[in-house]
Amino acid sequence: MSESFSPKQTRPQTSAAGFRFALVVSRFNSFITERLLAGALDALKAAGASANRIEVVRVPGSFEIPLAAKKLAARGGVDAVIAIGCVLRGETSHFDYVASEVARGVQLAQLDTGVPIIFCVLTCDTLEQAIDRAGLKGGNKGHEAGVAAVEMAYLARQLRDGSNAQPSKSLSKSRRKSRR
Ligand code: INI
Repeated sequence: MSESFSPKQTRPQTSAAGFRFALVVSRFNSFITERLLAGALDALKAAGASANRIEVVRVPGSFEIPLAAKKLAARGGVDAVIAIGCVLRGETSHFDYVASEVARGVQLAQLDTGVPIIFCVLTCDTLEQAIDRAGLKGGNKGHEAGVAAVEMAYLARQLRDGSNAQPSKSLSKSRRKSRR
């Protein structure tokens, strides 16, 4: 590329310091989802996030993830949400309904609220495939989701505020400010 041709480019941010995160975790297939949660928290901690700026909310199953994620995102004071679930194919078509609705619901929720919602819902044919993706053998999709959450939290701020991206203020602080 020519040196004179240098369009403005966003650079990914790897520091989570000061950012606030919420994680919505499905209890269904918790053997998998708790490991994904651990991977996501590891990534956030490694990136410098503080425990007191992270909230973990549990829901019964993946089908319930979008509503909880949307409420957390719409409430304000959170820079990114991570949606964690595991849908395993069974003998009926139930899998297809749950898998497609959680994906659709999470996408709608992030587009409606403007808050990044990272999709960490495994959709697997077998438990073994899920185990492979939950850090027991190879990688951990929860860890990847944590890294993506940091990058998207920063990018969302940057695209909103210009280059001076700052972490979200806590809900109570922003409410106090709006009352002044
Ligand atoms: N929920 C999951 O998260 N994973 C699954 O594999 C699953 N299966 O197979 O049924 C599942 N079902 C529950 C569903 O998400 C809702 O909690 C339930 O239908 C109540 O709304």
